[in-house]
Amino acid sequence: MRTDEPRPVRLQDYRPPDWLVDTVELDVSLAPSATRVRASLLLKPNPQAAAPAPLLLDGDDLTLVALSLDGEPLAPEHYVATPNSLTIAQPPQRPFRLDIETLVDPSANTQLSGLYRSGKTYCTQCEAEGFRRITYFPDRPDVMAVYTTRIEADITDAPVLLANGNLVDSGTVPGGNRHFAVWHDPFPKPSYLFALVGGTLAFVEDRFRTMSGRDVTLRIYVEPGKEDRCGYAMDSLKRAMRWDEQAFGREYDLDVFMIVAVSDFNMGAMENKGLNIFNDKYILASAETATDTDYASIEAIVAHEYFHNWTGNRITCRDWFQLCLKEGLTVFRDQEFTSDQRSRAVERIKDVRGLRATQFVEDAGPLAHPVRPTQYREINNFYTTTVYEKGAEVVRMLQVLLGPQQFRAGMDLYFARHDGEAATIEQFVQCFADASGRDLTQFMLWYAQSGTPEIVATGTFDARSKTYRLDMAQTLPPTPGQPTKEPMVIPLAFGLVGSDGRDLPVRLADGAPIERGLITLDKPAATYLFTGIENRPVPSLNRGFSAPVRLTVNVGEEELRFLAIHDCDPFNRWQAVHTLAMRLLVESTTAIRRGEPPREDPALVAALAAVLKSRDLEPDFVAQVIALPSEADIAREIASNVDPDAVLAARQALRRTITASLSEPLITIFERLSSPEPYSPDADAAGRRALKNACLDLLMGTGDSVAVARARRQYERADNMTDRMAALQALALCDSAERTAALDDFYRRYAGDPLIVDKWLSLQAAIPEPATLDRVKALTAHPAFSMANPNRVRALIGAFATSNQTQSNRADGRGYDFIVETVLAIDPKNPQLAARLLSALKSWRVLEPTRRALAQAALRRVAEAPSLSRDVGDIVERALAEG
Ligand code: 0A1
Ligand code: ZN
Repeated sequence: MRTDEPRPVRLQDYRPPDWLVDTVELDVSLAPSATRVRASLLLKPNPQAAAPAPLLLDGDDLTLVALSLDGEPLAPEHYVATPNSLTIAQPPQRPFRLDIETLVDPSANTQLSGLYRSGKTYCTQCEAEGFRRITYFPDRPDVMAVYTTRIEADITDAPVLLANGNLVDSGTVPGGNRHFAVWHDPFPKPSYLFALVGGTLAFVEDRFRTMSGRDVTLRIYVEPGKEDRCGYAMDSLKRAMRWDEQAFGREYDLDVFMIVAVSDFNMGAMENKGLNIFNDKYILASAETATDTDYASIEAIVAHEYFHNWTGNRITCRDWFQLCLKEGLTVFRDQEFTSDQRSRAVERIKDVRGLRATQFVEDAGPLAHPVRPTQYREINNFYTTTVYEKGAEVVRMLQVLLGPQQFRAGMDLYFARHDGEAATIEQFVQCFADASGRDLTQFMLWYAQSGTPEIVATGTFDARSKTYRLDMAQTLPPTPGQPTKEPMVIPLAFGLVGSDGRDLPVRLADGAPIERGLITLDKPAATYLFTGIENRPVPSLNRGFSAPVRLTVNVGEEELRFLAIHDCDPFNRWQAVHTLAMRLLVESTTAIRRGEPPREDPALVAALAAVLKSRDLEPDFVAQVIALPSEADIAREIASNVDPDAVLAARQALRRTITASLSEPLITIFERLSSPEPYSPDADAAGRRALKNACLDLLMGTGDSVAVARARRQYERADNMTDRMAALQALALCDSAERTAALDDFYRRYAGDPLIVDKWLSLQAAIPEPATLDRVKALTAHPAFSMANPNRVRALIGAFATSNQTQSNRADGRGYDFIVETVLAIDPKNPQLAARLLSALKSWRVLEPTRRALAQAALRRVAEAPSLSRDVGDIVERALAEG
């Protein structure tokens, strides 16, 4: 591999910075390819560091124009400037001012890190290490400074000029067509939270009165003409602000909160202080353009970025190893927000489905790493589902273990103790230990040990002694760099369900108390003996998914059917049906590979029928119950020697069985919910649509003409994007003239709207047919597609690589070839995007031998390519590493 291989950064090497920065005054004069940046830094030696220290500032691709110290130009022999660093070997060992002038080229910045252009808009992305692409700086999160930013630009090019904080001055520059704005952010912040924007933007405005009575101006800036698509984002923002006051006592702290939506963005959004920058996909919505899922993502991401104002900005991370300190905690907070705004049960099911689909897969493969990694070569590769979603699960376990009051006390202590600081995971967890009086030493293993714990639980009923014994054992499989593990603390919410469907009172034989329905397994194995049990109960374990583990329990199909109907925990009711379906699908896959017919399971059909019949379940919950495990879910469960074609065949067989045996209730529900009501994105209405469309999908199982006509009708009559897309998706399942006609019609209707064209691209990329690869390749030449725009690339090629199991894993290897060719084409322009795309191949080892060899060969071709970015080099090296 020929990357410019720097040594990995290690947590154990952390040292406090030698120099601190009190204030940063930036003067940025925007111009398309030569933006001049003057930075004036007030530096001082860090009393915590060993003096005397040289001054070493980070840079990335910078051109130095001028440098002076305390107003005097610095002679060339006193410093060394390269594109990637600025070193002053013998700076004065006292506070001084350093003035740095650099030139940057936003138009040539295709990496979308630092200062770049999205269309004609100037914008920045500084997390994790983008600020060093604007000016030389100690670009690390534990250097927190107060920023004042002056931006100057052509009035006609960039009438709107924004930066962090409050606007303190603005005006025109004498003699010409330029103007300026000065922004001051009084809160010390790390450089990764810096942002500026310049361009021709329209905005919508609202106000929010905080809990202490301060008025805050809220603005969302978008491309002119898109103002009417900002309503839901604005509404979500206000609800998030109120919720953070009520749930966590957190109030907003500046006079203005701004969001800017841009079309070119590597991630979802960014929490820059007072000036969030968003991928426009997560702001713009109207009934005609956005699905219910889009609305839900907008609500969650607007809230997530807003919540960072406290968890991330006011208290930031000491170093990038602590990324989960802000991300895991903030995901936990946005999940809680969504649970309070919508249905808690459904939110939990969706979050767990997502966790298993992405994080469990990451944890089981070569890219597995702890929630707090201990080393990295490229930090951008650690914005992972393990850091985010497993990080959130770890915070959730603290809440489960401590209970809601002590958890809140711990959070309050964290805010009080660390406000204004750059903190660590140890400091965070210590707040919960101090607030509760509990020893959380063993709990810290959740941050340190990678891999998903596996628990085997065996229940034994003894009628004579009227006891029920639960034997539990935990193991944690080896993961890269971690061959052996210590036992974890695993909080399992549980119940023993009696034959009347109610939970039995539980009492342990040794008299030990059971707090909040919880058993906590903290040893390799333990036995729990319950007394006073008259009849054989059905165990319901890991209720609410209280711990992110894989669980195997000795319950049979009939017991699962019973839990599906009676468990008082809605998550485990869903889980019971899901387990039934999964067992069947795994066995069917094996049967199909042996040339035998797929299995049938009357218990599953009976459970589904009972759920469909039940009138008191919320529609969105029912939609989740009848949504079958995905092909990727099944592959994950099979875990080795996977044949994606057999998996698809097993799933299609089950769909056919369900269509055949349950068409009556499915049609009844579909028709009941098809009655026209004006579109509203609220959770109840969205839940009804979700159920209706889940029925529509299952009714396509046999692909008969009645089903096709039903989907076609819905496609034509739909007055909202959710129903239109669901119908198109149903039509996409069978190769028919209706499908072609609908796809053509869809493009004609929405050709001018890139975010909708993305849906059209994704849908075609996910069709599980051999013709798809050539269609996807042809679409890369479509005028609506561009390799330079991350949303387009993810919509077409990302969807192909991640949502199309059979075609990305074609037995002839052409799917892998296409993915790696694309990765290599994108890498020189946008390494972050290329690396993410490549990580779709990380599960290659679970495949059957032919595909495994082809995928490995494709990865090797990447590894051998000349001049890989650090991002792609790191992913491919870890993906191929043995053991
Ligand atoms: N902090 C953001 C995510 C983010 C991370 C990196 C980025 O650029 C490389 C952009 C955004 C969040 O959690 O939303
Ligand atoms: Zn975040």
